[in-house]
Amino acid sequence: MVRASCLKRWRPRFMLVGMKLYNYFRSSASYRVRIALAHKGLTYEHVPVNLLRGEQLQPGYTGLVADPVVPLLVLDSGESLTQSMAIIEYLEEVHPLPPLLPPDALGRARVRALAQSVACEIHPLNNLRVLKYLVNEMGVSDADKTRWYAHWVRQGLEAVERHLSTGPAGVFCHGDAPTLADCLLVPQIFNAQRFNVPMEGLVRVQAAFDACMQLDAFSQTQPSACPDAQG
Ligand SMILES: N[C@@H](CCC(=O)N[C@@H](CS)C(=O)NCC(=O)O)C(=O)O
Repeated sequence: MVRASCLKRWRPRFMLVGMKLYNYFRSSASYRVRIALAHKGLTYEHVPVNLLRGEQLQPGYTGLVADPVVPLLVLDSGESLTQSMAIIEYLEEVHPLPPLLPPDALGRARVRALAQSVACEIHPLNNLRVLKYLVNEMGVSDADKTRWYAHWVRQGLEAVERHLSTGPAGVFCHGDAPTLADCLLVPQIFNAQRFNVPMEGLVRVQAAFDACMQLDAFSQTQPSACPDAQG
């Protein structure tokens, strides 16, 4: 039996409030933010939103966001941040070390361009709600949906490959340290692998992926390592 005096000793004197990340283990946009938080050594509560069960469309979540997608980062202050790139840029401003952007303006422009190639050119075309619309509203077959997915992901990654080959040497997307561009690229590769998108010839892309996966910030936040991971 636990004595009352013990309970008293262990009761917290104040409520600890921390950041909350509403996310889904397989969501690449969520994974981007998990990497950035881990890279900067920031802790948070992992709040799962199961996209396959449609939890992003339930009032419990739609009451928190304008657009029913993950991730959502709720700060200790209660402020809400959405859009993974905006969240990462916020974290970079408030917690600049270790950095995710290079020190020079040209370098930052290149890193942001690479990140946007994934966030703006590839990801929107393979998002769950887009794929569901193709199948459910436009009558596209599952096979054609998969072709659509592979076509746009492969084409987008080829563009990233060309961009990487014109940049500074180094194993990561931009030099010898991971940046915002790697935070975006790695989750997109996980996604591509899951849908068997051919990766042949994407030499720099693959090298950046392999280098990132040597780092805890990337490996310990990968989909299979998440508390809500399912087979
Ligand atoms: N541009 C947004 C994309 C967010 C997004 O589309 N998230 C996906 C998961 S990766 C989602 O929640 N999809 C829900 C749906 O399609 O219904 C960001 O970077 O945060």
